[in-house]
Amino acid sequence: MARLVIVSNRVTIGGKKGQAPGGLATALKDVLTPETIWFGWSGRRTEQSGRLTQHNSDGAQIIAMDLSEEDYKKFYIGFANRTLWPLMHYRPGLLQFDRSDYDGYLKVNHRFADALMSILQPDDIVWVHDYHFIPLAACLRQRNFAGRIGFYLHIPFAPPALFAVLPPGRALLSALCEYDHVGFQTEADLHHFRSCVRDILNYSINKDGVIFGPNRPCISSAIPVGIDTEGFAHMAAEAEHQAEAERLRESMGSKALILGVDRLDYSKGLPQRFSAYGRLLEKHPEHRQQVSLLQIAPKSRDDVKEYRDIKRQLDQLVGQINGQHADFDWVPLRYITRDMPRMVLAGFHRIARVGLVTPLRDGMNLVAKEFVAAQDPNDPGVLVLSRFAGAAAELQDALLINPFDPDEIADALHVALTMSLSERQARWRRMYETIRRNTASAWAQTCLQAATGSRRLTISPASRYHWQTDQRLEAQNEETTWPVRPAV
Ligand code: GDG
Repeated sequence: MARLVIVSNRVTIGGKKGQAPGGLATALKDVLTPETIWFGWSGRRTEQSGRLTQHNSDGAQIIAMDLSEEDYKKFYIGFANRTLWPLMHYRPGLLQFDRSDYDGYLKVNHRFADALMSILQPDDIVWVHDYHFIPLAACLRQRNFAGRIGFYLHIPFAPPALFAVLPPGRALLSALCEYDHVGFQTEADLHHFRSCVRDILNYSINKDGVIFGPNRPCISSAIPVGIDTEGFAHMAAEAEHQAEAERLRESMGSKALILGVDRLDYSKGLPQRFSAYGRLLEKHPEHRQQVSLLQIAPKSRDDVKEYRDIKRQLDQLVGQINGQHADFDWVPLRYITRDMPRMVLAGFHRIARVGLVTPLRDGMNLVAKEFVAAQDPNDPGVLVLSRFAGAAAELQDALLINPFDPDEIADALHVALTMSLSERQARWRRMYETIRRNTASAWAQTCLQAATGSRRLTISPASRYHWQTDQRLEAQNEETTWPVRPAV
């Protein structure tokens, strides 16, 4: 039977499934079975890259590779997080490009391909996640793996004018077309990707979104990632009565809780959010002493300078806002940079009156969905959500704001804090219905069907593709290799 082999940068070792903070672990936790192989970086930096270890987890068989310090710096810190991450989050000003980082990125992809080839069986389905592994399918094809390979991009895809800034953009785009399926969070991301493929590579795309590159057809579609909505709702209802939620509630007294939960990342709009909260207390003084903002922001990627910078900026801002507004019996802004157990977070969402989710740009943002899932149907809180989060396309009943405008956020907070129960219930009900339909497991199944279902593709006789007798779709006459250092 075909096995599912998931590849992502980080894997969860030695924990329960979905325990690590971060969207991917959370989204995948419901599709892992004991037969699934989950392949990724161990998180260990050692003398040399390449050592593989096997781990038991309650979700899947985990195989993890160590990376050398140099590979870690070039692949992870360098090209993945100082080039691709800022570019795809529309921040070219933060982008840094270095050819040797890019070489390191390709090298790690080839290393992963080598290791994968030693465990892959011909009919395995490989599902690759995120911007760390864009070239992986091409690397596997070079090594003659002919099975199905799907890809999912969890972060946004930049529009063509921005994408053009990326020096190896052309090579990465054509590498994406080596997948059988590439999935995106939103129609906008999909549109950007297809426009890049058309404008930069001149590949044709048919009306079903099939891209005709030189080697194989690649299906592209938008499949927004979901959560285990009912599971999270149950967890929140239970967690509400646990010690941490009780303590938080007690510390709040009759004040309303505004809650933010984000990895500490410059894409999440935290400085603007804190300023907006300060504006709320200035513009709407009736909320002074009546609200508290609790921001949970576990540190991430603190080997990247821009992440240390944003942490320093936030430490300062928190001091300023509390210094200006606090009273001897009131701390307006509570700020925690440790991560919290998922269950505790669920309980906090449940007792929050407002969920404040204001990324400057976000692929989806699972926190927005978790906030909605966690609410008490009889007395739901209000979601204030950035219109630049992928989740905004589905959660139209949130109060949608421009995260660059602290005044607009402040006004939305005021509306949220004063909204009638009947309006809160009506908005919540529609949002809950949406996220109840589009769960994490529905998302995973749709992605996997898209990656494997292309066997049933109807290719026109004029096309250069045909079905091989072994059902593998391949180019008729060309042997392909993907250049290790593509022409820029
Ligand atoms: C990427 C994309 C996309 C947060 N703090 C703690 C904690 N979390 C959990 C949240 C949520 C997850 O981490 C964060 O997910 P997001 O979607 O908000 O953001 P990214 O980490 O940037 O994820 C994003 C996602 O991938 C999935 O496709 O939505 O756009 O950037 O589940 O609850 N979990 C625990 N403790 C914490 O302190 N346990």
